[in-house]
Amino acid sequence: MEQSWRWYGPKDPVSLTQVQQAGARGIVTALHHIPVGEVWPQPEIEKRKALIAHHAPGGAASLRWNVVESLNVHDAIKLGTAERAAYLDKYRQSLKNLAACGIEVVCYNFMPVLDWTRTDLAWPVEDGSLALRFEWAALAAFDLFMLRRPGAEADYSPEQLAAAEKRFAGMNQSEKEHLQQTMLMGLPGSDTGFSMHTFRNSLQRFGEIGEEELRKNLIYFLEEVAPVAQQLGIRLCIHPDDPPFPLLGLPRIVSTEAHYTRIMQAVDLPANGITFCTGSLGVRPDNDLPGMVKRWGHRIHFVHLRSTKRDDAGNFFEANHLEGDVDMYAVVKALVQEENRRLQQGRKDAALPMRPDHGHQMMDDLHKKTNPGYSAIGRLRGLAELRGLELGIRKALMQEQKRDE
Ligand code: DNO
Repeated sequence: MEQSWRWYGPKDPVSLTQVQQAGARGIVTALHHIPVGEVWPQPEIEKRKALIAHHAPGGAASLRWNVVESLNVHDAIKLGTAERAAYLDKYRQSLKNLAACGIEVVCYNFMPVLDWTRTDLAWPVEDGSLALRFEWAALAAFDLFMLRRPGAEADYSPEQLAAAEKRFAGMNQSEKEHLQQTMLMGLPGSDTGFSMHTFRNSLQRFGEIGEEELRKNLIYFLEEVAPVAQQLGIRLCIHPDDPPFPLLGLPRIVSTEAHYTRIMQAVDLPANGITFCTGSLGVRPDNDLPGMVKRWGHRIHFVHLRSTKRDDAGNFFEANHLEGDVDMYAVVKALVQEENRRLQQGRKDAALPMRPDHGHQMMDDLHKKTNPGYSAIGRLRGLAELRGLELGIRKALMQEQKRDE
């Protein structure tokens, strides 16, 4: 796999030098300063590309912008409003500009309103490091008693309602404010979140369109954009819902293998592909991750490796990369086998870009301001573990093959 690292750009507290030292060579980034939906101008893309490449010109340690994460999709496209056509034009133009700069992999998502959602961004785990966590009682407390979303009660079981009441009653004012801030955080890489007012409005608009309509809008987007991407040599890859279930009355359409099958079949082009995020998909016990790689590996263009640990109530926290509920050995083995198949088929995209997704805030990073989930040392640990796992699997497969010959 092509070991990669998400970098938020010049303002990222983790420097490119540190990324090099972590051993990653692929840089995953976006032009976060350009508002969602607007065209990414070619000179701006060139500038970012040069910044990354010139950081360490030549040599084995040089860095390369290999993946865009994300070229975000404007709400007009997700909602299918009248301005959709104009935003589709802009999206295609950005893809053309990226292709002109030689960037081939473009990740995006179709999550309504919120990108990823957590209720706690600094949850202490046993070893003293801090992890991201999702807790139903906190989410429901926010939904029912702070947001006061109309009809919210119907979305929770009697046990969940009781737990939410108890949770809310136990929170002091600053804990409530903190939860609200966490929930309204907005897009990764942006400095501005939602206000309660704009958040309520967005929830309402998406709540009204429902699952079928949202899926129709996604397929329309792909019909309009994937053929252009295909011609340009760009591989689009949709990120799954995080977490992979309905939330705050919002529809979800990218949470399971069945969802992916529908999306892949609806627009059956290699350019319509998958961001395989084990952290998001792995939250559902009914998602068979290695099986998904076996069945849909040929359409995976980008990989996020991360694990979560569930409890009986459906809460989860982000575990260390080789722990938790994801069978990382089986997943990486399936990915290496997919890469080997691609090599045999002569595919140019045999090396899958992979990044260690998230990591605990630990060691010196505990005293620094870091982007939640994106501190340096936790991801360094994750990448190092994953690199070792991949190497071991690769060598073992080679030996097996030699024995069979
Ligand atoms: C979270 C990330 C997501 C992802 C987008 C892709 O850490 O995995 O924010 O970048 O959903 O569009």
